[in-house]
Amino acid sequence: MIELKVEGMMCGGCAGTVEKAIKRVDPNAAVTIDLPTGRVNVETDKDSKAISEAIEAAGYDVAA
Ligand SMILES: [Cu+2]
Repeated sequence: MIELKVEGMMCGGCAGTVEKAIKRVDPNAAVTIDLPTGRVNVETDKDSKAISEAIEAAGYDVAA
């Protein structure tokens, strides 16, 4: 399980974009997004760097 803090998500559309970006890395990932806090939990066996890079490529910042 990877826990990330993603900055810049303002609405459900943003959350959907982030989820899609993650699923491009791992189609089987289980993604939980808490919009108010920006907390994103990802159930995956991919490494967190690949997930973070995909989120950043989609236009959002991942806090370290
Ligand atoms: Cu949005």
